[in-house]
Amino acid sequence: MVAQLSRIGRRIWRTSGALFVVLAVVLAACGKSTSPSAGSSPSSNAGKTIQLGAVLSLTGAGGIYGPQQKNGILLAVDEINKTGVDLAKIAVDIRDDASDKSQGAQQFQTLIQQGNVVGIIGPTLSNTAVGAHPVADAAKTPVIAPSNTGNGIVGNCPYDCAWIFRDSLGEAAAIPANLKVAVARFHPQTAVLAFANDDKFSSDGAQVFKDAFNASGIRLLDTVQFTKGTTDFSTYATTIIGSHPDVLAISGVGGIPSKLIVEVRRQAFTKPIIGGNGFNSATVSQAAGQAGDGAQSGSAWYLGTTTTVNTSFVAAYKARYGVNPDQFAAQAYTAVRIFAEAAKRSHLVFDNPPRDRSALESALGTVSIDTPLGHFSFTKDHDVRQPIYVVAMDGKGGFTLVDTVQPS
Ligand code: 1QQ
Repeated sequence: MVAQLSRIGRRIWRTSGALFVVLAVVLAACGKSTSPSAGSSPSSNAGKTIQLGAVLSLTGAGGIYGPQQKNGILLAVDEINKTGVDLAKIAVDIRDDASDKSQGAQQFQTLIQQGNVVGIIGPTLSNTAVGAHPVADAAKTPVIAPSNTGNGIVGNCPYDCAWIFRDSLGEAAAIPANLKVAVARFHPQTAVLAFANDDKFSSDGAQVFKDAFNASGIRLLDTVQFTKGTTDFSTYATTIIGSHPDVLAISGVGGIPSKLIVEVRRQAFTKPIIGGNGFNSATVSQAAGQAGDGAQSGSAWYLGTTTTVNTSFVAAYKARYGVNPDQFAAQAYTAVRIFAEAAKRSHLVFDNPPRDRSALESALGTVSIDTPLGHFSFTKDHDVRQPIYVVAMDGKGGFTLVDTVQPS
C-alpha cells in the first residue's frame, strides 16, 4: 500500500514539479519586455529621450523670426517634460542656419547623421527649405516646417517631400483671404506689387498676389522688384507712388516690409498697404511703428484668440520671456506639441532611429489636437488647414484682428 502510495506520490510530485518549471518559465518571459513600449506599461519609457532637432534662422534675414521660434520650442519642451510622453522626455537640439540654404542643408544632415534625431522642426525660411527638406526626405526623417509658407513645400513638390509636413499657413491660402477682406474694406481698382526677386517666399508670394489681383479684377499697374538684401527703398517708393495705386502689396522677408512701409509713408503715400506672411511678427510691427498702422496681412495666429489653449500659451510665454509671443512662436510651439502627440501614438523603441522615424511619420498623419493655432490636423498633403486671421498692424508694435476667414 505504502509502496503504491509512494509510486502515486512520486508521479504527482513529478507532474507538479514539471508544471512548476513551466509556470516559472512563462512568468519569467512575461516579466521581460523586448522593447520599452512594445505594449508594456508606459513607466518603462522613464529615462528615455525622444530626440528631435530644430534648424532655425537665428541670424541673417530670417533672424527677425527665428528667435521667437526658439522661444516657442523651449517653452513647449519644458511644459511637455513636466509629465513627459509616457514618461519619456523630449529634447530638441536647436541649430542656426544663418538664413542660408546650404547651411540649412548641412545642419539637417548633421542632426540626422550625428544627432540621430527622429524628427526635425524647420527651417524658418522657405528659401532654406528647398535645400534642407530634400536632405530629410532622403534620410526618411519626418519634418514639421513651422514657417515655410511658399509654394511646393508639401504635397505637390518639385522634389520628393513625402516626409515633409507643415503647420504654417501657406501664402496660397493667406493672400487671397487677405485680399478678399481688403477689397470689401477699401474697394481698390488698381494695385502696385513690390517684392524681393531673389527669395523663394517673396517671389512665390508675388505670384499669388498677381493671381489674386487678376481673380479680383484689380488692375496691376506695376511690379517693383528688388533683392532681399536691399536697405534703401527711397527710389522704389518714388516709383510706387508715381503709379498712384489704390493699394500697395508687399511680398518680402526680414527687414523689407517695415523699411518699405516706413519709406512710402515718409513720401506721403496714404493708400492701404497689404502684405504676406513676412508682416506677421511683432518685430516687424515694432520696426514699422506708426507708419505701419493699418498694414494688413493674413495670419495663422492671433494673440487675442480666447481659447484656453491659446490664453495659457500666451500667459506662459509672457511669464517666461517678458513679452507676448507672435505667430512664429505659436507655430514652433505647436510643432513640438504635434511631434509629442505623434510620439504618444507611436511605439517608439528609442534604440533604432530609422524605425522610430517611420513610426513618427505614420503617426503624424493621425494627430488631431487643440493648439494655439486652433484645432489642428494635417491634410492628406501634409499641409495645415485652419482659420485665417486677417490682422492689421496697430502702429504700436502689435496687431488688431480685422476679420477671420474660415478655410474653404
Ligand atoms: C517663408 C516665410 C517667411 C516670411 C518667414 C519665415 O513665411 O520663408 O516661407
